[in-house]
Order: sequence, then structure tokens, then C-alpha cells
Amino acid sequence: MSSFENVLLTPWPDCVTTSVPTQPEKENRDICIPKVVSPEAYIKHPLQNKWALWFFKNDKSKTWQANLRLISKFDTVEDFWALYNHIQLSSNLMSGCDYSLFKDGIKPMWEDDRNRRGGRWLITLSKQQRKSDLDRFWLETLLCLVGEAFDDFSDDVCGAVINVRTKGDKIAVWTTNYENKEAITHIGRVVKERLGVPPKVIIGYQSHADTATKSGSTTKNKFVA
Ligand code: MGP
Repeated sequence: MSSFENVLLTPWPDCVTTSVPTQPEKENRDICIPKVVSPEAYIKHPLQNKWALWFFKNDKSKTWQANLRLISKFDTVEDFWALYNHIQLSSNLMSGCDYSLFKDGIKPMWEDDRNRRGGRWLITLSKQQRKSDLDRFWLETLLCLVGEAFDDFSDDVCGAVINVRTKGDKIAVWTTNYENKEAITHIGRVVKERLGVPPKVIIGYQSHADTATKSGSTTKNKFVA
């Protein structure tokens, strides 16, 4: 037995068996070379937060809260894409449906403790934008959330909602406190930039308290970007 054969661990749980040409006059001999597998190959890439995806289907015989269903939770990049690729694009949903992506533990409703004093940056889309912009705006919003794109202010973000509506679809990023001016201004700037909303298009931030108690069709803006 050569000294080389002595250092080979056999059987090796994870190795590649290969034929190595030895001296020409001898036949090829099988040896086992330990394969070094990088952790990158089998460890999923963790996200900073765990997220929950919710679905809302408008059934008028039920209350608003009863129409809201949790689809699934994830906390890795791979599981995010697995879920994203498994569900319908927003533009294929029936009118009246919503998706919401919120941090685990925060319900996608005004009543949650982390939303009660909060508000939302609202992007309203024209009917034509369902075809051209809706799905890519929503995906970019999701990537901003799971990728923690809001620098020091990502903690202020609670989640995002997409409303598919005949009158015009909406995408909103919800934050936790409408008094946190610095956080809200920064988040609004990032959303506008990442979605590629032209500078001349103004987006508004409204408190949930105002939205929940509005009387007309519009809610006054607390901030604009
Ligand atoms: P919506 O689904 O956010 O917008 O709110 P839509 O359908 O475009 O309607 P519009 O009023 O903005 O033109 C529709 C209705 O759903 C609200 O008026 C509430 O009755 C209910 N609703 C929406 N949200 C986000 C909540 C919530 O967080 N809590 C409760 N209790 N009801 C809500």
C-alpha cells in the first residue's frame, strides 16, 4: 500500500470517485478524493426578518377580517423566491383581491399595535399601468422589504399591500408611526426611486387613522415625496 492510499478516508461520506491513471503498465485504479462542499451550496441565505404573505379575497358575505388569509411565512432568500414563483402575479388576480407582505407578528390591518399609529406611502396606478407597471412595481416593493432597503429606517417598515381594483390598482408601504418624519421621508424617497416613479409624479403618505375615518374618496396627505 502506498503512503498516498494511507491518507484516504474510506468509506468517505461525500466524495468523488475517480479513475486516476497510474503508471502506464498498471491498470487505472479507483481512488476517493474528498469533495469540499462550500456551505453556500446547502445553507439557505437568511433574511434579516421573517415575513408573512397574506391574501385578501373580497367575499361580501363575510367581514373584512374574515376575508384575510395567511398564505405562508419565510425567512430565507430561497423560500421567498419559491413562494413568489408559486403564486399568481397580481395582474392575474380578480378585482377586489389584495396581497400583503408583513413582518412576522404584524397583522396587515390598521388595528395591529404596530400599525395603529402608523400610515402608508400610497402609489395609485392608472388602469393602463396594470399591464405595464403593476407586477414589476410589486416585485420591486417586495425586494425593498425583504432586502431591508431603507437603511437605518427599515425598522419603521411594517409591510406592504397591493390592492387590485377596477377603479385603479394601489401599492402601499406601511410604516409604524406617522410622527416619525425622518423615517417616513427617507422611506418615501427610496420607494419612489426604486420603483422608478418619475420625480414629477407626487406620492402621498396618509395616516391609517385618517384613512379609516375618511368621509370622501380621498385622505389628506401628511407627507409627500
Ligand atoms: P381597501 O381595501 O383598503 O381599499 O379598503 P378599496 O377597496 O380601494 O376601497 P377605498 O375605500 O380605499 O376606495 C376598503 C374597505 O376595507 C375599508 O373601507 C374598510 O372597510 C376595509 N378595510 C381595509 N383595511 C386596510 C382595513 C383594516 O386594516 N381594518 C379593517 N377593520 N378594515 C379594513
